[in-house]
Amino acid sequence: MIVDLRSDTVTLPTEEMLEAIRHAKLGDDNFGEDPTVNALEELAAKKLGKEAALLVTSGTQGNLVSLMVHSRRGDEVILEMDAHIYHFEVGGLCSIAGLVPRLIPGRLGILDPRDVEEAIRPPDIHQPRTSLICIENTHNLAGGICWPQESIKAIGDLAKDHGLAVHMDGARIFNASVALRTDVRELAKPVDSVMFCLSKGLCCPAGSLVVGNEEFIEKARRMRKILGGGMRKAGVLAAPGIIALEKMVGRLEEDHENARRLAIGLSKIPGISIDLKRVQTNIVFFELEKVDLKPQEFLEAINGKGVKALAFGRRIRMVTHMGITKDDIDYALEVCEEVLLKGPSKRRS
Ligand code: TLP
Repeated sequence: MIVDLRSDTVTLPTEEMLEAIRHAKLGDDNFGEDPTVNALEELAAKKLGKEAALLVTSGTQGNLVSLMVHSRRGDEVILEMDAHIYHFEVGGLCSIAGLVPRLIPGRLGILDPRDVEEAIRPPDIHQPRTSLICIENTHNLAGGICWPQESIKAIGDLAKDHGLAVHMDGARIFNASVALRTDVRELAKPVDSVMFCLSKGLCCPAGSLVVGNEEFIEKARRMRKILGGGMRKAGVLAAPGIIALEKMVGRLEEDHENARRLAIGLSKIPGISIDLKRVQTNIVFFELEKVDLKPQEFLEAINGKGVKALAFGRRIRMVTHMGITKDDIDYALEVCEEVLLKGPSKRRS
């Protein structure tokens, strides 16, 4: 039995998606002639309440394209200090986009507009120009925390006052929408662009979308091309994307319930420290209280019994998704408890 809780990126496409790929109408998307890509982009724009959308290869590419359209080389970008764009996108914002990151600590990943305002540079010949504020919804490293609409609006209003753009890394924006019971359009309204992923909880084989106004998407299309993301017959990726947006969003609730079940179960295991109020969507972080048990040793031990997770420093992350059932959660809990009861030394004998 394998219970893979490393990420929702391990999800596999549904039978219906594979069928849709088989029958997708295709064309060269660099000529704008792939009808399936066009249909997905139209649907994504409509769902997010923006003028236009662009299919990109990955979340990383979507974020980079967006940063590069909103900013010029040498500009400064405001990010929460645990932002995925800063930590896990290979430093592309510096090495490719030529941007200066300005990191601000948030509260559970959520930025306080007063801190952001303080960080906005005045026009001064010595300083980089602040061009953009990035927010992450749900916030991955904070534990799948949702940015509520009011907080997004506060950042949007502030940005407007200062003539800045706001980009949302909404890799899991539909998880936020389901958890907050707020239409994704409302969450997207205060920001200029949103990137969201098809390949995570929505189970597509690959692909993300960037949405924004017509002018932004036209520029993003050129930027995607520079970055090698012009994909020709990309309808094979767009076809499951359409199914994802039409049919897979509602079921995310189930992933959230499983995450809750997992978190509550973990909280009852001696030796595990977990903050239950941080478990709002499908991501669960916890720590081991025993200092002599290293996260890597714990991961190896549970992996030996078929349960996979990831460590981020001292914290262990488990993510629920369509491939995980209630029974899988119960099994993972049993394995964690067993490993913690035995301890690292006994395990070795
Ligand atoms: N996150 C992955 C890993 O990179 C850590 C994961 O397993 O959670 N924004 C956010 C908030 C993300 O969590 C991710 C992927 C991305 C962007 C990048 O998406 P991809 O992997 O499609 O480039």
